[in-house]
Amino acid sequence: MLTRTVDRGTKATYTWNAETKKATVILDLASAPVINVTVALDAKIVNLAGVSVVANPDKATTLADNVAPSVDTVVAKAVADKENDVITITFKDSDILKVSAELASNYVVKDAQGNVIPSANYEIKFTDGTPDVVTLTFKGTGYKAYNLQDGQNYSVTVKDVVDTSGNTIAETTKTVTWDAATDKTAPTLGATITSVTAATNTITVTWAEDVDATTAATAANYKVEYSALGTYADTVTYNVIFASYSDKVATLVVSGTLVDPTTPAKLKVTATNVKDLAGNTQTTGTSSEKVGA
Ligand SMILES: [Ca+2]
Ligand SMILES: [Ca+2]
Ligand SMILES: [Ca+2]
Repeated sequence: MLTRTVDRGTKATYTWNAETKKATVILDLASAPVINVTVALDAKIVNLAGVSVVANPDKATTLADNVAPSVDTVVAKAVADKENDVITITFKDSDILKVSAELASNYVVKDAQGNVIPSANYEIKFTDGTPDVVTLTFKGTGYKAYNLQDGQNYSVTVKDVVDTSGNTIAETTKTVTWDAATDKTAPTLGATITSVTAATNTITVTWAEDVDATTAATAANYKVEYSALGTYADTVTYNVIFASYSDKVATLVVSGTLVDPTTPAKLKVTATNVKDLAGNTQTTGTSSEKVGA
């Protein structure tokens, strides 16, 4: 028996059977092939008479890929504003079949409570690479809108994904890890009050990012203060009796007589307990102001 390394980490073992008069070469690879590999004989392989055997072997022509796909990492990222949160599934493989990787029925995403998030909430996109990657982007609108909540234990099950050789993944469920760049910052108001309409006792303020409509449309989460001196030593607080929210803008209605400030007076709106779409809550208070002109 003769053993020789023919490629990095590949061993070739040669045996001669005197009865059958056949030589066998077994190639022992350092790692299993992940795609089909063609085996070719080099003309330098000669018989004892020095004649090349290339034309005369009983040879295996391919080594089959029998490595099924597997999932490496599942990473979630909540991004400020809407229709943009993403879960990235990275495979260990580079030979995933795109059509199987983009099939919605091959994924099940559950929230921390174990509720399935319907696939209509996200778009599935395959990126061919080394390795292959699938992204689930939460782009749904209206009732299909879903925003990933920072830090929650979402899980993703991957099944029936195949590689280009037809090997099927063993069903895998992983709990997400969180991208370091996920939105962890509580929402803030723009520095300046957007509008003051004394005639209707209405003030609008604009959030710097999209926020949760329920908390943003809660009147009790806003405080409106007026200072005739502009120092807030003489603050008058208005009662906010109504709040609504749409597309970053909160509309507040106060009771009493709202005064649009003129110099040196100032009007200030402070918001607390409003959440952004990733679930970060403004706990310390954020303010917009109008300085009288
Ligand atoms: Ca494979
Ligand atoms: Ca978002
Ligand atoms: Ca935020």
